Amino acid sequence: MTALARLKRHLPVAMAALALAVGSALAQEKKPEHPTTEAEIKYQAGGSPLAGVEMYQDINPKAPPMSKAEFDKARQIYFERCAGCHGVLRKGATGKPLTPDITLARGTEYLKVFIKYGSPMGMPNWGTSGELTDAEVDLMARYVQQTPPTPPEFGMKEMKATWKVLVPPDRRPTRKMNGYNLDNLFSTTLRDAGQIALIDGDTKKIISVIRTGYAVHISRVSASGRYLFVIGRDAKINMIDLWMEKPDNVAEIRVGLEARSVDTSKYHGFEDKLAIAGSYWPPQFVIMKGDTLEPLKIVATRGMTVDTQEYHPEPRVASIVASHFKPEFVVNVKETGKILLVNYQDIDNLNITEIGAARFLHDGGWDASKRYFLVAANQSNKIAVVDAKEGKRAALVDVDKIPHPGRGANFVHPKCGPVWATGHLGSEKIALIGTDPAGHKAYAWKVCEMLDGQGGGNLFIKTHPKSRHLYVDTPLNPDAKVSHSVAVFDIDNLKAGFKVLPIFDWAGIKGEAAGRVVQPEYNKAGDEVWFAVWSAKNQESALVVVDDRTLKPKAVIKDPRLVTPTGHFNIYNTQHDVY
Ligand code: DHE
Repeated sequence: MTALARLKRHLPVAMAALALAVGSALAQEKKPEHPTTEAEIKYQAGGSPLAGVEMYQDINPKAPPMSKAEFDKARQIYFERCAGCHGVLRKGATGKPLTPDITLARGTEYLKVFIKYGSPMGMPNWGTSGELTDAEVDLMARYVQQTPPTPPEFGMKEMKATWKVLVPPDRRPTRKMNGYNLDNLFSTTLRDAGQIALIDGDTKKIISVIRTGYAVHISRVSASGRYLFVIGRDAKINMIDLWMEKPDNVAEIRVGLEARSVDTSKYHGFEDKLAIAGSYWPPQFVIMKGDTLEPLKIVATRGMTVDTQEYHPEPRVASIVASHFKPEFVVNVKETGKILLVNYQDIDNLNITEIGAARFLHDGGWDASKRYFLVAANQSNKIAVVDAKEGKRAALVDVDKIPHPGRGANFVHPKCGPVWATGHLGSEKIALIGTDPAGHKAYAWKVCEMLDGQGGGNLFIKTHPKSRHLYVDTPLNPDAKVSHSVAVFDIDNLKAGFKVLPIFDWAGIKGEAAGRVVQPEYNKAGDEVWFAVWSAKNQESALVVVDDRTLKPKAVIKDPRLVTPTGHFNIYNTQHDVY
């Protein structure tokens, strides 16, 4: 073997060893409770719409020089790949902080190794995986030593400039003008098309495809069931009137530069009156008029973290739900780990109760009585429980690695009584938490049973009051057999373990397709369950409908318009928080 060949052969090993050393040096700074899993990176590292936004930048004379073109390219890469984990201002979230006080001390060569080879704590190997070229790795190593650029703020003036009432309330129908069974309509996210498909749950036919925001995220339904609210990652909200002959947009607004959550007031007397949306950037939420989306009140979420009580400049707003017990929105703030009960009765004298929970709050749902809201603090491996009646934290429950409930699943357990279930992104466990302190005190706010599912990479779990099944997806599991199927448990015989439903195979998709099976969602009757088979933009996707009684496929919905379907929301179940 020549010297060059020997060098080529041993170089990767040497560099990997160096990467390990770098990784462990960084790990010593502050060890996270668990290393970031591959599933988590896949999940968090989605592109941010901030990639295309002009930002203020000061020049750091201590950092290695970069031309404007280099800086802009690096900034784009950062917001497409890195911001989801390291934060917009690089203060750290799932990933480590990358502020110049840390990165300048490390230097370019050290950072290059780290970016190229990754670390055992979960940093992806951007270089050796082929995602970034050596030149791009060098660019990113220099970029993270610069002062983080700050995206602009987005206040009332900016919101008003984007706000459009396409059909004013007095020109909208006064009764339902179409023959659709609205209760059994589904709003399906067409993620990469920036659209939703409205699908008739009875006939399984697409009624219409409606343009919405970029990388559209979730749909929510007004208290009356008339209006559908859809939010994109670009913080654009579309309000769709389901009473129109052909349901369509009647109002729209951008509430920030990046967002994920929207909901509407549901308390008695306030039905359809107000809407609320939370944004990732700027870190804030806004209360709007429920029939026009006119922005009324913006509240910033910047502030102190729950544990170390340090200032955090970008606490993103994660899930928001509307209380049924009081005129309140429950707003979950990720980085500070705080739950805000926002009383909307008098928004000029806004009353906010701040409840300390744990970092990083993400997604959650109501228990069956709708008195308690349970939300995942995913980096703390806990579920926080809020008593919406008393306006207090009821508990912090330890669960397994990275709980990810979606909105969770409620059913009655033979021993523990009413329970709420969550799966986990970081493990195969499914935690059943007792939710009935009055009738089953001994099991309340404790994990009453931990089930074993197919594997980690779970995102959503679902059941229905009329069903005896519990469905658990695993779209982020690295094994295609697992990400292509779902596990289903018999609620009356949990000990029997789960059956596997090969949803992807049932879809009969031809050719290459990622085909991750995601988000179980019941129809109104609770006798069928819908799944998205989520492929890439240029591949075939499908929706598969399963008969809940026989656990056999009942329908496969395919259409060239079904581009990257992910979430789907049954109107009645979403309106009434049935899960
Ligand atoms: Fe989601 C809900 C944030 C990636 C599909 N997602 C939520 C909520 C938040 C959130 C805060 C709760 C909203 C609420 O209840 O008010 N999601 C994020 C991210 O920050 C993250 C990790 C990365 C990103 O870049 O956005 C992310 N989410 C995804 C996906 O990759 C998924 C699987 C596919 C997609 O469409 O992008 C996805 N998220 C969903 C769905 C819900 C959701 C289907 C609603 C679940 C429900 O049952 O209500």
